[in-house]
Amino acid sequence: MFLYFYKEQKLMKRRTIIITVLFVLILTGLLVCPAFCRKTEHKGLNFVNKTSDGQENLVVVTHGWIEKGKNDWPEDMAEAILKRVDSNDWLCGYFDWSKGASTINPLDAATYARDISGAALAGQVLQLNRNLKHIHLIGHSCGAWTISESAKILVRQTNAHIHLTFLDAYVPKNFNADSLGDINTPSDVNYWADQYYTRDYTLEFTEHNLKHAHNVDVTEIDQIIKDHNFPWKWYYATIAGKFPKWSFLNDDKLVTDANGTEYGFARSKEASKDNWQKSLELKMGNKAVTIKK
Ligand SMILES: [Ca+2]
Repeated sequence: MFLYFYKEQKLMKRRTIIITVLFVLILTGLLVCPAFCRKTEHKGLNFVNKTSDGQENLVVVTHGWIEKGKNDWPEDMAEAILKRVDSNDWLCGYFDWSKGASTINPLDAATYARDISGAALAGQVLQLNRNLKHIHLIGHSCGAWTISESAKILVRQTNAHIHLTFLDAYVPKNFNADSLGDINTPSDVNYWADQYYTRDYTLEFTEHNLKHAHNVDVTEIDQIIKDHNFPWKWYYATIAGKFPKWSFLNDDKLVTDANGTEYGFARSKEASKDNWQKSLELKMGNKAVTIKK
């Protein structure tokens, strides 16, 4: 009898070890493969419409950690915006910095976004060598640092008004959240930013009320499990009128209103000049406005 239990216990231990090893291998594969097996084409700034001389307005969408631009949501969002604007006036694009975003630790991706990809995006915008009147940059998660650092350069090198849209901005522990959107504009240049965030599984790292943005909390209109990706899916829906088809949010009612103000794409110059003027009156550094069902 004793021998039977001894053998049974030994077998259980062996099974536990095998299951643990398999679990670790699967987890490692899930984390490492997206980081190192990603295709490397379509880096940098790409446009979804043809460039022409008359375009004085620019909108660029960028991604966060372990994401890319081409064949991913930033390209889809740029195309959705193109359908809402006059392509003679607007240049619509997405920025791919997946080389720096493909890291095991999200802190490394945020550092790359802040120190390298922001300047890279600004450099490519400046290479367009055109007299831009308005620049709207949209960034999710780590991409918040890309658009913020890019805007700090662009405001010194152009006369364009700057609009930043932060989607669940990721602020690592040793980063200064107040640095996001801390842009010194000349008196004749407008800067305004909006941020949409959820209180989700990424915890306090992605739910800051930013000093240099008008903050909007969209947690309550997400599904039961709150998602770090919901803010970009919702923002996409405010452009296209419906959630992305692969998002499991198809049947959800789109809510954009809080206290009589419509949020999301409606706050951009792309929606209309009047909308943008109204946005400039909305206070930044606020305690988040909550959008409710
Ligand atoms: Ca969040």
